[in-house]
Amino acid sequence: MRQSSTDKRHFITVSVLVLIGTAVMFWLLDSALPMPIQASIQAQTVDQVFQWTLIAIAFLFSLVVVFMLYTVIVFRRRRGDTGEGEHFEGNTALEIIWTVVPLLLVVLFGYIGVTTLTDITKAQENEVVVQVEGFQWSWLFTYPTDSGEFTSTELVLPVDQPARMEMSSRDVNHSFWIVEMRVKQDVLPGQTTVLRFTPTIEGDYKLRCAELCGLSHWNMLASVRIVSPEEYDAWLAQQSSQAAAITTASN
Ligand SMILES: [Cu+2]
Repeated sequence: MRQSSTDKRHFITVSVLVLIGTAVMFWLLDSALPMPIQASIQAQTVDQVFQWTLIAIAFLFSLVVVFMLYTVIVFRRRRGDTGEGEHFEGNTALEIIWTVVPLLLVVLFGYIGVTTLTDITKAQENEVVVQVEGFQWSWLFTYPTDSGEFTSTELVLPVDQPARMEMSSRDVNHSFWIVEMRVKQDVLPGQTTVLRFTPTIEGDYKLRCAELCGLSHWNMLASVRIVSPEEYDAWLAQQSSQAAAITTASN
């Protein structure tokens, strides 16, 4: 009776310490990894999954480290203690628990990952479609319009309207990444990959290449402007009339 009540006390103490450790670890991870603003609908979903992952990491870290430190400190050999430690024969219930719980966690996170990815990549109505070409070491955007198409070296998109990037590469593997949108997708030679996001905040952003692609990979940037629908229409009209003028002049 006496022994089991001591065990219970150890268990409660460790549980409380694990919870405190989880909170501290989560706070540390969260403040050590400050995220840029969430500038797309997808960003909110991605960050939510990220938060759940951080909580799981903080808990598992705390579980292992707190148990270990508690055991090392509380059950250490005291001065003058020369006896052998108690002999243990394993614990089947404990082994089943620590096999099944991580398995369920992996399945749960797999499920969250698959459903989230399906959700943020699904086709939307009224998408702005832009052809994206990546090459060493820059980006080119082609906009289809009623009067043909034009190219641009900056990516301009209207706010609050779903955008679909249809991407390919002229040479090696690249990757399309706008951190504020929390989306990233490989851009490959010989095939078209698709990326979707819906910008929610007007402003200037940077598109970066996220796949090491050669000497100037670090400088493979393009400016991204998210503007109001009126501004976007004006920009489209201006760009396509400019393109038309160039075509006429060269004929
Ligand atoms: Cu690159």
